[in-house]
Amino acid sequence: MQGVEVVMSIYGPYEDALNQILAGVEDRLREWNDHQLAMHRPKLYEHLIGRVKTPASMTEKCRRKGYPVTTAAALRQCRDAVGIWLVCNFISDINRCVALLEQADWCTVVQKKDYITNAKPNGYRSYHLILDVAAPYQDVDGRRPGRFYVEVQLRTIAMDSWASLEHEIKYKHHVADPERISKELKRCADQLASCDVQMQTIRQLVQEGETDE
Ligand code: 0O2
Repeated sequence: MQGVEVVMSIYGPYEDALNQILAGVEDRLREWNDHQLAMHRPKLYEHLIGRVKTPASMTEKCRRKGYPVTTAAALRQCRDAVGIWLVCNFISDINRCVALLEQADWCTVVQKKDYITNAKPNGYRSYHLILDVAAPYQDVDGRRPGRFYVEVQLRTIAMDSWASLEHEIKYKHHVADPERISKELKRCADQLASCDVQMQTIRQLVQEGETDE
């Protein structure tokens, strides 16, 4: 057809596969939470959000990182085409989720970044995992079942609020008086971290006082 330009997404033929992989991992995580509730245990996480990074955002990321703008770079050098945010009530729930993911037979944890123990200088706190997940599609290396990366970011509600607001305010945008803004954001992050520790203490006190009736 004249005048219509068909632009191939950076994910090439993998876009559907990525959406299927995301849905599969989300299902497994939801099952875990349902199982905990069925066992009358506290839920692992409060909510989860999953997304396949938009092709435009992935293209921008490849350029920003100096990678070639290719499907191979989008799926191999970048490892967050499929991303899941697990938002937990307490820090101890993050540790429960990490332990379960490390033991799961349907994925291998290939990278861990603990920005909770070692917060970024700007105050960012979160626990990042890269999972290697097998899926019934041919991957960019020609293997079938293929191997695909999934990034999981685990945080408390407080950490998540801060990250969302900071992302909105600053992460990718130009701001006036960046030093002042950074200082205020850092102060806010530290106050929220202190609240997370207090909430954890309260939970422990409640659990210690609980009796089986
Ligand atoms: P987006 O658009 O949110 O997905 P990598 O992704 O591993 O190649 P890096 O910097 O080595 O890049 O990894 P890191 O530090 O683990 O960060 C990866 C992701 O964590 C980012 O993805 C953000 O989602 C989040 N993140 C990291 N640092 C910050 C921060 O200071 N503030 C906020 N709000 N989020 C952060 P993207 O692709 O950069 O961005």
